Amino acid sequence: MRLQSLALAATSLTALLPDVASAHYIFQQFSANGVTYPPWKYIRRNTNPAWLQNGPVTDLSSTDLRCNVGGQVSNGTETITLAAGSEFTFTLDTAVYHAGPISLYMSKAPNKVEDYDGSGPWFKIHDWGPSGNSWPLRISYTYNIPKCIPNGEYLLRIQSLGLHNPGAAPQFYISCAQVKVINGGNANPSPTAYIPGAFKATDPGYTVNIYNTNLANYVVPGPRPFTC
Ligand SMILES: [Cu+2]
Repeated sequence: MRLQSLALAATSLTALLPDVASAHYIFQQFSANGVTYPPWKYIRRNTNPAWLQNGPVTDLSSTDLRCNVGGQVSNGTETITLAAGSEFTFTLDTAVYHAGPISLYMSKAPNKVEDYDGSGPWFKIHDWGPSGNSWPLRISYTYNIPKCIPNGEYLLRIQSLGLHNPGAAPQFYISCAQVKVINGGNANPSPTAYIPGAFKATDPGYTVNIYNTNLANYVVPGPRPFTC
């Protein structure tokens, strides 16, 4: 983007904005129960201006790491009911193209998820890490709600960690869906971590230079995934 910005520096601001808007990507569409819903239905929309909607979060100490900028409040987002074990998909506006892992997390709301800010414990349910030297860069990511987690309302969080620019801060691309889980089990998911806090500037999977490292030993940041 740096070169494009330089090239556009002499043009007007309005000409620059659409270019910036297309420079990143965001998880904006949810599918479940065999239905693909319109963008932002069941997903908290960040409060960035339109031209920054698909921008990253980079501050490791920010509460914006939970559900993106402004994502601590529901802001009218609806909650989808899903049976434990059922499949869901997050789809982006543009396929992920910054190299790095993709992860899924959940955090149980004390009551209604629409009133939950994500300040409680989070558990990870899946990592898509590297295979060989390639990263799982896709337009959509599909997984299942763990069968054994308790009934209740949850934030379901997806994260792409952009490690494409060694020397600069890695970039977190985040969205959270609001999910009510039914037909669940009795598990007490662990390990858990708080956000911020789950990702540290010293994590090897965060500091790594992906271009000169054997990725066979790469460890995705955050707690290890919980399995039933
Ligand atoms: Cu980008």
